[in-house]
Amino acid sequence: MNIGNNQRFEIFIQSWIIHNVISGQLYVLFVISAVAILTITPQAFAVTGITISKGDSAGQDCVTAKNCYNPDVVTVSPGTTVTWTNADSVSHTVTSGNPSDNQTGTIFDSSLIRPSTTYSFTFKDPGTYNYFCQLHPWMTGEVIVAASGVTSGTTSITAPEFGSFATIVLVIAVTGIIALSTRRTIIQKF
Ligand SMILES: [Cu+2]
Repeated sequence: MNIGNNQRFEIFIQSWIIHNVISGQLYVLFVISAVAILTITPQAFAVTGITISKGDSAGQDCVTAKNCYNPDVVTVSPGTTVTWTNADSVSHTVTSGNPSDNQTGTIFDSSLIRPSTTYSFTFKDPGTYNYFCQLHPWMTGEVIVAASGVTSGTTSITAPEFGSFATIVLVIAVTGIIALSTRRTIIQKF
């Protein structure tokens, strides 16, 4: 093997390594993005919050304002967990069905949701779910589970979890890119 062949071989190896390191960077970015999307998306969109407003028990003003359960109608995708938070000073319930039904609470029934506590239910099957408060039957709400439904209403993103996870992803991405770039620079020096 003469010098010319050696040099050609070296150039070939160098370009092969550089090419693969660049591909490696893209691969790392791709994996990180995929993991980030898969992990963040369910957290960001799978929780819908409804507030039981203060004063709902006092009168029927919330019926006129349509906010006994706020928002009173939400549209979610199947698999969404809806959380009701009782911001009132008295207990309420979240009971499936209508006050006029013979049977109520067959799909879900929170029983008493005390002030400052929550009740959650995960909606798996598409459909329209009416619910009301057993203590104050004028309080009614509706959860629409649509197969192609875009989550509407108050979508609560758990900010600290989302924030710290995003930071971790960013740190991993930056570290990975720096590590790979350093390797690439060292390789190029030879
Ligand atoms: Cu109530």
